[in-house]
Amino acid sequence: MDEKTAGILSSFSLEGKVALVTGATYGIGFAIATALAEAGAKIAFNDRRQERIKSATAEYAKRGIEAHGFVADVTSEEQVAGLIENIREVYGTTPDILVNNAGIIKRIPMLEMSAADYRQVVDIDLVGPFICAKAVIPGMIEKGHGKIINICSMMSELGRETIAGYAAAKGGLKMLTKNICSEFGEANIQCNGIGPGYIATPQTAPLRERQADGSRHPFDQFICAKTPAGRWGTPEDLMGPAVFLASDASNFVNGHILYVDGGILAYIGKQPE
Ligand code: NAP
Ligand code: GCO
Repeated sequence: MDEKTAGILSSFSLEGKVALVTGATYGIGFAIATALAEAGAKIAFNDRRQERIKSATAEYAKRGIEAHGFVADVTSEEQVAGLIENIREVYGTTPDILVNNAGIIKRIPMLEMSAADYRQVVDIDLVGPFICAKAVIPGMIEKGHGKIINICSMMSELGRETIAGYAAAKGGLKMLTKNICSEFGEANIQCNGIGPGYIATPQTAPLRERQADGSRHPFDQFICAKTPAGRWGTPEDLMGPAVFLASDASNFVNGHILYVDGGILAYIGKQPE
């Protein structure tokens, strides 16, 4: 590799950085944490269940990644404060990078959705990222740099039946991203979002499962017709964009939602045959 190429690629390096990826025991979070580790970052992650932490730690180790996981619910300010202290104890410093990935979805027709269901989705998907960002920003200000990546969604832009709480939360997360950008840009903290399209993970498994007659799920066919790439995304499709937004290569990108959706937001969809 010649010096010029090595020069620009070095701006994507995360050597010497500590990254916290929330909910990174599987799915998108696991892929993003793996990518950040491969770019040189030290990895911390959390989940609500110790058994998930244990299994994920083993999975990271299989990939040659020393990741430290801790039990913490992102909706608990106390548990998140404890998570940051755990990270400080293990790595001797607080996170340089935060990926707000932890999230849930409930698919319930709005008139059947209880306020409690709605609140739980908003609590985890929108209040959780607020709590985690508040917990890491003071350390980032002290360091003079920081990267916050909020995992938004194409539902930050579009609605669909049965996911009122999720779409409201992800729309709010888009605006929280812009607000953190506005409030902390002068502290050299960049806050951006990644808006995945439809990604094949446990969260979307119900939308892809084979029908009783062995045919593809109608929603599976619908998404592939709506996506120019003609396929579902994979967690691996998000790895490069996450490294870009976590690295010096994006130091003048702030308040931006990077849609990694195969073009679905740009496309009217393929005419049914
Ligand atoms: P997933 O497979 O359901 O994984 C979600 C992760 O978040 C799990 O590890 C889960 O742990 C954790 N989590 C949930 N609630 C938590 C809480 N209160 N505190 C701590 N951890 C918690 O989801 P995914 O598909 O990987 O999605 C990850 C993120 O991407 C989510 O924010 C999702 O909204 C977003 N997204 C997904 C898609 C997609 O198509 N898959 C597209 C756009 C955006 P538990 O095992 O404890 O539940
Ligand atoms: C759904 C899906 C989507 C994806 C994702 C799309 O039920 O519509 O779960 O919401 O999770 O957010 O970007």
